[in-house]
Amino acid sequence: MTSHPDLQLEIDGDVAIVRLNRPAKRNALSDGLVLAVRDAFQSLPDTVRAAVLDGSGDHFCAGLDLSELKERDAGAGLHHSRMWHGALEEVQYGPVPVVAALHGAVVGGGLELAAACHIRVADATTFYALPEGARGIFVGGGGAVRIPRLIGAARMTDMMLTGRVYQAEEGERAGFAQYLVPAGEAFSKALALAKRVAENAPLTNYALMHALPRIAEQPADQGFLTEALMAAIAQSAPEAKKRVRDFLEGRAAKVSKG
Ligand code: 1HE
Repeated sequence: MTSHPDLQLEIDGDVAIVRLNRPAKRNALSDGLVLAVRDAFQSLPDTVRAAVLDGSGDHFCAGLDLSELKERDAGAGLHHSRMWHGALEEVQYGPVPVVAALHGAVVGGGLELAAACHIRVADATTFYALPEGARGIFVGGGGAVRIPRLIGAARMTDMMLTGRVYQAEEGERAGFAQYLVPAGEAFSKALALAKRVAENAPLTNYALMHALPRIAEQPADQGFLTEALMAAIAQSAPEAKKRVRDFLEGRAAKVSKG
């Protein structure tokens, strides 16, 4: 449990399951719920090595709670958006990799939240939209930064200008999700992936969460140096040495064609 009635936290071994639990409102993100997501990722127990982010009911998340959208002056709007940024940063740059289990509506701020996760699994009922354009507003939860990195600025521009909705299959092709599964199977696939992620050396997961996205944004000459520094740190960990030894001495699994 968390301290917010609309957010559930379960611990399953070394995986945390964080679930938006406001199905009657399609998991719309009130300010309180956004802050509860932040708090949940900020205070995961030390034993947790990966997380799943899920939504109760037929929809992952309907985005910003529009009933709270009131007249704000520019300063208040700025702070509101920055509050979302702070919360979603805790998801992206929190303690552990997060696998999103997508189904039904993944729209507006719900898509921004999904984009802050590290892996997205979508089931066949998933659809993606950015209705901000139709509501006369703009993204404010980091979507302008994260969504173009998934699908490109041209697709995002089209979605916001025309209200285009991507269905699950074309959404996977466009880059919203890395996995597409049958209806009702997003959570179980996400949990299986999170358990696999939890087995990695912690420093490898750290490098993938914290170094890779920054290296990808650096000019190549700086990126190569950052990569070399991260590689040197990761390979020096006792856990890395043990894993390499295990492979060389025939105790670790080979890469298999699947
Ligand atoms: C909501 C919200 C919401 C549903 N805020 N209450 N997001 C949107 O513009 C998407 C708005 N929602 C929808 O288009 C649809 O609700 C869904 C496609 C997600 C789901 O449709 P459906 O038919 O299953 O549900 P529904 O009947 O539309 O909604 C059920 C209830 O949830 C209903 O309340 P009720 O009291 O009449 O039962 C809806 O009002 C309520 N509900 N979505 C508040 N979003 C950081 S900036 C981010 C900016 C944005 O995210 S803008 C995009 C907002």
